[in-house]
Amino acid sequence: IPAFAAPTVVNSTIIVPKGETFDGKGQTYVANPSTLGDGSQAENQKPVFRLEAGATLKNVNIGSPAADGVHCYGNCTISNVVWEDVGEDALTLKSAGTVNITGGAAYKAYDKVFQINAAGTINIKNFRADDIGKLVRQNGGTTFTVNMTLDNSNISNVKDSIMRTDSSTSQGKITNTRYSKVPTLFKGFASGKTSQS
Ligand code: DGU
Ligand code: CA
Ligand code: CA
Ligand code: CA
Repeated sequence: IPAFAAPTVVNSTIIVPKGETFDGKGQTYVANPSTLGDGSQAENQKPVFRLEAGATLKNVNIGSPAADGVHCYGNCTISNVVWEDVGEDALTLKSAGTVNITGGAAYKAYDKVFQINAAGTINIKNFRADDIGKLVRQNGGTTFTVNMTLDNSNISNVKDSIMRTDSSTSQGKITNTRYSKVPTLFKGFASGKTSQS
């Protein structure tokens, strides 16, 4: 048994069906740049994983290139997933739901890590992020409500902010988290909609 398995090259998006779990058992997956995307800041790249409502992704390493990462269509659970070098972004909520992210890490995100394009909740716990633009970004100009929480995490070398929205009804809450070189925790929230302890 080899100590390290070669990365699995993903030629077309891996779909995790409704309610099912994909356990990568620590395997590394990379995008085929000519079919999914090169992981640059170009929009409209395809995800490496697409999670249907209620799906779970766990014990997965996403290497480089990561294209458009993971797309969640409704509720999804992300457990111990590491993005070694985030592509255009790491994960997108594409339709309303709750994203629960526990464990894992994201590194080298030129701009956004978690992109929220639909109403819902994102809970991030026991996470590590380093060398990123923003950790959570509600899609620019949208006014739906997103509840964002970050707990017991370690965030460093951030260019912009941890959580950013343009919606006056969205909320951000950060607890028990360590930072290094983070210029701003929250951007764009209405007063009273953020808390940190
Ligand atoms: O407004 O919707 O960056 O999902 C422009 C687009 C843009 C999205 C987003 C994403 O905000 O493409 O990657
Ligand atoms: Ca984008
Ligand atoms: Ca990157
Ligand atoms: Ca994207």
